[in-house]
Amino acid sequence: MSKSPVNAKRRLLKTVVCPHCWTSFPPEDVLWIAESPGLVGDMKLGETEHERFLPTEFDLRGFALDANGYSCREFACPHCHLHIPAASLEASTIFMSIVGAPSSGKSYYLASSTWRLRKILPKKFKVDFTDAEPEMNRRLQEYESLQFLSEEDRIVRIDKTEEQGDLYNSVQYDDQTVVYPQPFIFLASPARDHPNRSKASSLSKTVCLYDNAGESYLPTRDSDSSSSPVTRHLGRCGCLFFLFDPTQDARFRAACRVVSNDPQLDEGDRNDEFRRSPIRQEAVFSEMTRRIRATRGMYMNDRFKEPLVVVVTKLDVWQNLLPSNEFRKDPVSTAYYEGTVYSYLRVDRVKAVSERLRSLLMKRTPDFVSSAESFAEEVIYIPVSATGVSPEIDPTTGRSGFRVKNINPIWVDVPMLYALSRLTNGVVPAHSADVGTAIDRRRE
Ligand SMILES: Nc1nc2c(ncn2[C@@H]2O[C@H](COP(=O)(O)OP(=O)(O)O)[C@@H](O)[C@H]2O)c(=O)[nH]1
Ligand SMILES: [Mg+2]
Repeated sequence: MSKSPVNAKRRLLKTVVCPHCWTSFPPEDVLWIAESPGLVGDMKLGETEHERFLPTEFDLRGFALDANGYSCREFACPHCHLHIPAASLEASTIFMSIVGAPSSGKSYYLASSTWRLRKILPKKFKVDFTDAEPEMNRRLQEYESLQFLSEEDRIVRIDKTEEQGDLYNSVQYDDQTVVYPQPFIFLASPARDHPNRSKASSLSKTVCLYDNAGESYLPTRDSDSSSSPVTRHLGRCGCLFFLFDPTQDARFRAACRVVSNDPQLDEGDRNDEFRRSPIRQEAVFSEMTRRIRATRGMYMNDRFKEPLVVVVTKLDVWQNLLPSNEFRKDPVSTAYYEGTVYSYLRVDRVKAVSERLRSLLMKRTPDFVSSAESFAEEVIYIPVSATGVSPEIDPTTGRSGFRVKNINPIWVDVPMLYALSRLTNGVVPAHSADVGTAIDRRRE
């Protein structure tokens, strides 16, 4: 048996983490997916899936040959057999968990931020940010197109994320069926004109995100279990985004009503268009910390070492409660490096806004701030609006949504830029001062 040329041709990681079941395995254990139309049926995934196999023969370019002699291109996890992108074998994965109560704005936030990152990372940061496997990101692409590529006058909505359906994959282990959430995977790598292009192969990362239903984070017995481990990415995440929605907090709502007419603030929502979770967001936060402590084997006084980004959503509603307009300033600046212009995140600006927001939260929800800060070593508070406007009712359907031409997100890319700047060793640079001007001055 020849040694898998997967090793010879690619610069492989020492250990791969499956984005579906989070099992770690050495890359030589990866399964290939048969290409031949005749080779269907997999014991874990069912009769319609193509066979998974450990190859013994390869073509001249190093691709495995299936039992019918077809060259194969796709890989699968040796544990769950689900398809994993080739990039996951080469670039280490940053798992990012997005946690929040039902209706806190997770799906809108996810779609707006990835849409924006697809633009700003290549254009300003000279970082390619692409779907590692377009088919896997299909649902997210649909959300993005709905919000940003639909006809201007249309009223669009992202439907509530369900606890089952096509955002989940089922795997049969003997007599147990296990349901995993669909990962969305991006490849972030320095582009041709990035200052660190020469180190691209070691600096590239895959970024893996999930759109969980808020119900999966509730402290109930069935929301996450061994047969439905839908939030176990919490055990792996390199950055935690907790979405806090002031419009769902009783103490904020009264203050919000003074500054906004957003229909989510109405007390009597007769047609139930603007769902509000009966569960307090603090309870979702403590359930999350309980799960993280359990999966990571943390002791009571251990603190979470990765960044905790408290993303305070629906900023369009409560922006007038913030005492300054600093969030209107672009937190991205540019500088010159060896003749090329590159962008970097102004962490000083982000931290200044975080301080103001922390004071606001401290005034109204001090218990939440103290839970966050006693759980994690590093907490930053970032305000965002995924839509920039309030929802309205579509007169033809009676359902709520956003008019496409009015959608204008605020700071929606900042939490992910911050996380990437902390986790990518300079692929997305950050500075605490205006280094662009400093360099310009030196040149004068
Ligand atoms: N005003 C305002 N409303 C938002 C924003 N993002 C989401 N919403 C509203 O919040 C509701 C819940 O958002 P969604 O992303 O589905 O929440 P999820 O359950 O956490 O995924 C949506 O139906 C929108 O009406 C925002 O940025 N501003
Ligand atoms: Mg959702």
